[in-house]
Amino acid sequence: YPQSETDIQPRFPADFRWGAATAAYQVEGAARTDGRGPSIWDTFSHTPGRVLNGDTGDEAIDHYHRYRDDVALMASLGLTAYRFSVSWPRVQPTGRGPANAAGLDFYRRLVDELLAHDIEPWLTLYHWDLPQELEDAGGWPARDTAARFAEYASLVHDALGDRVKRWTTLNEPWCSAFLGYTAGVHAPGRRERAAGVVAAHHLLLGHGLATQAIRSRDADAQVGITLNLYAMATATDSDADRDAARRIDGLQNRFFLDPVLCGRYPGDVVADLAGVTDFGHVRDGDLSTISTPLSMLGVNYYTRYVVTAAESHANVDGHGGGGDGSAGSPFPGSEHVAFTHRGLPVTHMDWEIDAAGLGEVLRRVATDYPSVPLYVTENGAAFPDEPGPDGAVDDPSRVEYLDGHLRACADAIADGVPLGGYFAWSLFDNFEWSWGYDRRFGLVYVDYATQRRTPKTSANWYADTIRRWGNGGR
Ligand code: GBH
Repeated sequence: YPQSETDIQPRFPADFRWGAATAAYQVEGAARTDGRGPSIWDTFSHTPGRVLNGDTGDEAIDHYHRYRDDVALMASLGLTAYRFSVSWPRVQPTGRGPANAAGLDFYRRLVDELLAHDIEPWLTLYHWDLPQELEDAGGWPARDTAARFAEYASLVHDALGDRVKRWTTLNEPWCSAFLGYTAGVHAPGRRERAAGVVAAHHLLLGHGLATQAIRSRDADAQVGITLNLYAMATATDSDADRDAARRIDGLQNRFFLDPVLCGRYPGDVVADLAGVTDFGHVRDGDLSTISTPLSMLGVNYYTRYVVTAAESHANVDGHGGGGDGSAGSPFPGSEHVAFTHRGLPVTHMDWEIDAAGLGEVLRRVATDYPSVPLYVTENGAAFPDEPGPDGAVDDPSRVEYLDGHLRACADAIADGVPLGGYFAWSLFDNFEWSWGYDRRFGLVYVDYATQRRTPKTSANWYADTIRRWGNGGR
């Protein structure tokens, strides 16, 4: 990979976390092993037509059995932290009741292996795999699911709290709520405008209750939530486009940031949703639970939204939009908005590459919200990587993407943003949700036929970068 001698070396704090991330359903496989129950993603991926090519996470990359080799690979790259998620139905096969010891044991082994290699475990409790029985009882639109989540969090903390100090309650509740219950492109595949709004509230309530449960067990635990935040732009300066951008920013960013960090829903978004719900599902005291102080905020950043007012809905990801206008939009009450591009290079997901947007998002959170330590818990890109004739996998576009976004992080830090770490998404190629195995985000290539792992050029570049920039940039 190219390296310019004259490039300014970005500076990072000496204790900056250099990590990579995965999620349980995307990598583990072993879907019926050691008493694991079914989750909504098992049901969804086994429903014809939901996932590209009929792919499922049944085997995924078999991380459940290969975790030892996988941790050794992390160590060889010099990672100082690894972000993974726990599968709720491994711990509670039906979402209720006592812990399934065999399921918890996998995470004990994984965490011990990480610690033995001096890699800090960053544990996410929920990366979208709700036990199917809880969905059958109403799913996230049912208030009881929040209480069930806090109980599950307690079980995991009781088993791992002595070894794990970094806890993330939810990954991207926007996706669980609005892709799962309103757009229907993620599990459980429901298309109900109000259900996404109510689900979002119960996810956030579950986050607050779980945070309190963990803190009551360990006052020193570092607990946070990860949100998928987007930089914003408008197609033109028209009032209509600006209002469209305000609406999308409201539902995507502020609808989660404001309750968690300020204890209130944004008034303009509540007004936009007037035809969707009257917020009768919000009870006294909920917002103070939801705004239980955080130790850290995780930011997942991939791209910028370029928004324009439109006659009819056009889907964000060019997929799952449905034929009937508003039904497939993940933005209830704001369906008449379209997403466009500005002609920048795109990734295999058709997302524009916009590293400056990451800096904007970090500065915005640091400026507009009460101070909280920030971590980039996901950032990365899909490209159609394939091995060359020599078996090597060269991915210069991913190197360029990561380099640009890490430099944006360093610039934000220089401006005073309290950013403490960066996790590349993803360590491995894996099950990319509704796109199945057709989109490769990994720094490490996986040959799904043999499960052979091959570090791509980007993995070697990241290892080298951690060495060069990882000691305060000296
Ligand atoms: C993250 O979501 C996830 O946390 C991670 O698991 C995922 O692998 C990664 O991004 C890369 O996508 O095409 O209509 O099915 C980021 C937000 C939301 C982006 C879902 C992809 C697909 C919607 N993602 N979206 S659709």
